[in-house]
Amino acid sequence: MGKEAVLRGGVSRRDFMKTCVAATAIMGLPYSMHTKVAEAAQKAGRPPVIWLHFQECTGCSESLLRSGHPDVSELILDMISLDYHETLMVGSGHQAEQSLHDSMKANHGKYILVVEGGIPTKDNGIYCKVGGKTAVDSLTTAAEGAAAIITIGTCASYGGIQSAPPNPTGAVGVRDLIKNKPIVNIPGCPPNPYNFLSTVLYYLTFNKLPELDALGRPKFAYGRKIHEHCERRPHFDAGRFATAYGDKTHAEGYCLYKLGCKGPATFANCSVTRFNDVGVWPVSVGHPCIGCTEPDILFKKPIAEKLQIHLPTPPDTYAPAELGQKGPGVSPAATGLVGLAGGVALGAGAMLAKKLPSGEEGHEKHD
Ligand code: FSX
Ligand code: SF4
Ligand code: F3S
Repeated sequence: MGKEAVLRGGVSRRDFMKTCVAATAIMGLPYSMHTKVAEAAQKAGRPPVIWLHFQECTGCSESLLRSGHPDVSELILDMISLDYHETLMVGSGHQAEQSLHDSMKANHGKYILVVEGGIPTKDNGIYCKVGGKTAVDSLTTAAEGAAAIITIGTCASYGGIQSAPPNPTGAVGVRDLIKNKPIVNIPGCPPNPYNFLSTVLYYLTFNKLPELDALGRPKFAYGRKIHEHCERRPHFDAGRFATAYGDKTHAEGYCLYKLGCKGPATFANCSVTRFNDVGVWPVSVGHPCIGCTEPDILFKKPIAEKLQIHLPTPPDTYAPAELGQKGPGVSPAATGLVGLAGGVALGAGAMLAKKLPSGEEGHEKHD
């Protein structure tokens, strides 16, 4: 697909390049690579994509489609040939089933399978059926002819909300069922659309999948804990904690650890990439991170429960915290973006371990 076609999708050249620069940074590539990424996004031979939905709220597709300025979804839909997507396609019923069948046959061995939603396995998988077939059957059949699989969201990656104890339907993630295909997990409930876009762009630019961590997530997006580049981190290190929603400590932008923030154990780039094109993320608007990219935290640990911190890691940079203002006292430019450009080695946590909260309640002002 040529350059004009990308622009015809409603995205201006300027916005297109801006998005490619952002995705290049997210992938951890040097700035100069953005032209190569842009070329890959516009090259001919769009990869065929089949997108299946199982147990989920469709928030993953929604967050992708609602992204704008520049419109990430426009770019993705222009870069790939989306042959089947139950909530976007016009056809329905037998017509839709036929198109799925035709696409799998025509592109056998070549298509990317995107999966959204968990897969119920209990009682022969009867708790999720599409077109008379169980989710397990649909997934197994579609995975058979796929070149690679991308799971979008924590549900498809690890089971998600429906796998919360007692997991009544026996919901699991794709990697629990499919063992013979490369799988890239993009968890988050929902995940940041830029992480999905960057993964697709990485594949188009380098003709291979990105390096993954032990949970199958691209290291470029999930390689660090959000606690390392959180704008409230100077408050954590200084022992200043919000103790109740809406009180002074909360309004001052103090650290949300004592309200249950799971940031110290959550690997994601939320505080750097941010959401909704307006620069926010859960912690910036006063809500503790609920660990939505982590299979053992999301819906497994109560939101308000305080985390036991193991293997503490230092912040990516120390920025000054200004007291006496509403909201977090440090700008993202002073923390996340600087951290994105610079970064520091992980693991030097011995000094910080001494500073970890002791568990007692209350606002600990150290000065
Ligand atoms: Fe799951 Fe996605 Fe959470 Fe919802 O579809 S990751 S419930 S935001 O939307 O799968
Ligand atoms: Fe930020 Fe949460 Fe870490 Fe506090 S505990 S610094 S709010 S990530
Ligand atoms: Fe999820 Fe925590 Fe980011 S809840 S969106 S990983 S801040």
